[in-house]
Amino acid sequence: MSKKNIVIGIVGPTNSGKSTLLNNIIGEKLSIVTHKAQTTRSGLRGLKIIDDTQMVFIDTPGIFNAKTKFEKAMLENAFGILDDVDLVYLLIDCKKSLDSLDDIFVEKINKIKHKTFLLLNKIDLIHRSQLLEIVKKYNDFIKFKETFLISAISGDGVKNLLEISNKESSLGPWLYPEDQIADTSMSLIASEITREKVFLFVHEEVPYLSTVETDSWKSSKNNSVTVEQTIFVGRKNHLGIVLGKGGKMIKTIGIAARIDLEKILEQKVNLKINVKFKKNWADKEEHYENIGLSFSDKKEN
Ligand SMILES: Nc1nc2c(ncn2[C@@H]2O[C@H](COP(=O)(O)OP(=O)(O)OP(=O)(O)O)[C@@H](O)[C@H]2O)c(=O)[nH]1
Ligand SMILES: [Mg+2]
Repeated sequence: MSKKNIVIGIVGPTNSGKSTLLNNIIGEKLSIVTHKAQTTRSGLRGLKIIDDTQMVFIDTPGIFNAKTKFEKAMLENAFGILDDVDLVYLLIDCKKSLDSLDDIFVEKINKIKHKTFLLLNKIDLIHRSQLLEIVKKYNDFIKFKETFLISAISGDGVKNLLEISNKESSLGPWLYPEDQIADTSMSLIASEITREKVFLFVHEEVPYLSTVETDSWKSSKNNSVTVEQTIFVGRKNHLGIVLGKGGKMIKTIGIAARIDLEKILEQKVNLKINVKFKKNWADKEEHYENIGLSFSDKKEN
């Protein structure tokens, strides 16, 4: 058997379903998904082997109009991978109009259109008869290598997408061990799961100004694991919101996160979550590194 590999970057506007697609392909919840924009913060890699090819999929933060230093680091992360990958999946919510695409992003995609598949996602939400016109509109705009109609949620069209993508792979060694499904640490996935629950249960700007770190990870003899985490909030008054009345909110977050973690780890999890206020955490280098973003010391205006 001659081994092959391919690295595929999944990019597109925020909320278009990039993380949902990655999870569907890998068959595990690796990347967090919420109905809110700007959920994914750094490029998580999921791995899948089909026949003799190892496919590496990189989930990226959604493209949006970044304002803060932290948001700009997220965008750089998404743009940065485009040059290095073999194939790009540009994922678009098929109900969204072309005008919603960021200009700089379109320029960037235009340069690499020869290796870009356009994926029109969420086709479960639209009548089939409308799809042809949408495909035409996008392809008149940029001449993509191929166009696919998919539903990342139901998996409709995903098998075909993978088959055709596989044809773009090249001869070479596998980039990761055969049994690995992600190239991120379990502790980062655990932090991301808790962050997803903060997004789901806490409203307004609180989740955007929060971050989660996994402080310790201890396995016990009875096949259970104790995980300690801290949710850092960016404003003092967010402490009470994340804790909730009588600790109700943090309990809800903790239970939901534990259930997801136990599913992935297939073992009992004892999850302890602290909540702390850390002023301007988004200005501190260590928080960028912890979640795989690069910190630039440039002053923002
Ligand atoms: N109906 C439908 N909803 C979908 C589909 N794919 C994703 N969604 C929903 O769209 C929302 C956003 O999905 P995500 O996977 O978090 O989107 P994303 O592109 O990773 O978002 P960011 O990380 O914020 O850039 C979630 O509520 C998903 O359940 C789909 O094929 N059909
Ligand atoms: Mg995402």
